[in-house]
Amino acid sequence: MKHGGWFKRALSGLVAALLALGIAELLALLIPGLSSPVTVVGAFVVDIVPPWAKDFAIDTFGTNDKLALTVGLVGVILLVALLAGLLERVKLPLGSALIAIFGVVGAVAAVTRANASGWTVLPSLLGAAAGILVLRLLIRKLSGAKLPLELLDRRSFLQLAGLATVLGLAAGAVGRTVKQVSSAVTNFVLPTPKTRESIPAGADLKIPGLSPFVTPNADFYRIDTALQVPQIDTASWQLRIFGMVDREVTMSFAELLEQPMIERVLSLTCVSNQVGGKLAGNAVWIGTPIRDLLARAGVSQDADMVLSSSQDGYTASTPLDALTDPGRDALLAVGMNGTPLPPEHGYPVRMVVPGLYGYVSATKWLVSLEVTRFDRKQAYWTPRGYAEKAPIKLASRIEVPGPFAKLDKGSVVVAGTAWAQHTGVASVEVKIDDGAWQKADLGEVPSKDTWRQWRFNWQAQESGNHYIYVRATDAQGRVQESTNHYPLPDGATGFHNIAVSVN
Ligand SMILES: Nc1nc2c(c(=O)[nH]1)N[C@H]1C(S)=C(S)[C@@H](COP(=O)(O)O)O[C@H]1N2
Ligand SMILES: [Mo]
Repeated sequence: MKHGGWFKRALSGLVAALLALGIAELLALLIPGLSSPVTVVGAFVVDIVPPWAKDFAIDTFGTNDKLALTVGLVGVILLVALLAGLLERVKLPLGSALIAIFGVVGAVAAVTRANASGWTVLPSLLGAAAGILVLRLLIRKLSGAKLPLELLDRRSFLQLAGLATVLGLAAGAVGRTVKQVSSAVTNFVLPTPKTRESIPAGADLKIPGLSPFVTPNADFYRIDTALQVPQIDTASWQLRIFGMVDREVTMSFAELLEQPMIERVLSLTCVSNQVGGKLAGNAVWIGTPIRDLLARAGVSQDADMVLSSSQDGYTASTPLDALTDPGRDALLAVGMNGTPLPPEHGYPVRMVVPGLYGYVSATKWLVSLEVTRFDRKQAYWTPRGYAEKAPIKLASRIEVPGPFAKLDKGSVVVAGTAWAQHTGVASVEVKIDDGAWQKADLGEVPSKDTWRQWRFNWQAQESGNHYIYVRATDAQGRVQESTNHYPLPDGATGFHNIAVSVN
């Protein structure tokens, strides 16, 4: 079997790919930011997928969407690796060519990332070179040709393949673990806010199964385009306010902490949230009002938008008046529920703007604010099909009982959450099957900027299957939109309902 069986050829391809990826992960350690090929290609894919595909991924995989993407990419790489092994010939290195193409794809994806330096191409290119070398050696071995080094020549095919596998795994493991450890961000002492906001005792109805009024950081939904959480050192962090301003403002983190800080309880919602979905949360933020910083820069009369940028290149366009309005506390937040922002939620500084969906307002890992105009600049999601302006839509959801719950006849507690940030929720109504809408009891709220809990006592009399519906009315008397619509382009509408059965 002069050229080796197909099994050993395919194995050669796999081993070569493994070593290539391992070496690349190890090299990525030396280069700040994103540079592992799987991560940069993933980030590139995230940027080019159409918005419906992103919504599909969020619906299907939830907060595991990034894991799913990585698993998918590794799957593709392994398939191509098998193919590379099968195609490689001593005289016709088709498999090597395939690995080289993958290396170039990785390098190209790397340079498209925000803040990419020339060095970011190295992990992909050198990783691919190492992979090609191993593939060549293994295929030569299989074809009975002599290997260049006596040391290698004495080994069997399986010994060589085993050695490359061990090297690849070790390099990859070291690369990944060290990168993760170094990304465990250092902390700072949270500034003391000059005003606190107290949460009324009746805000949390304390119903088992209902989301708590304040969402713990660990349970707060996370949505962003970042495959690897940006690592920001507060010592070198700077905020730049520029564009249509009288004077540019540049601020260090230490200077930011010296600004007057306030505490606000504010609920965030993602535009991708489906009717009844979980992409909303409520936290106690500490931050400085953005209006004060903009006033210091002096914004031009002609400006109507602020384009905020993240360290990883993400941008959001927020109407200027939402940020300068003295009645709306748009914050540059540094604290979340009593701790510095967790890395996934924007450490060290993010925006939080009452009443606007996260994608147009809540930029995490914030580094700059450009005062500009909607007709001059576009934010990340605008060319991808989402609306330029996106106030949060009035919504309500049933959390208790769970869908398809099996209930006993008698009194059933129905409870959930409703929100209309910066307008306020005035009432919530529940309907059973084709019955009449009936008023639910409402939890208290600290302000119109948070979600509101509600509960309803249902006397379940008839056994069988039942539907429970919910709708809310906001503080301006507007009833929730009943037509079902998916999130694109500016937020889902429709009444949440669940099916339950009564014994
Ligand atoms: N840098 C950055 N900030 C971002 C995003 C992003 O992709 N990158 N996504 C936005 C979206 S779509 C939402 S809904 C909120 C979510 O904030 P959270 O992850 O802290 O819940 O962050 C916003 N800020
Ligand atoms: Mo979002």
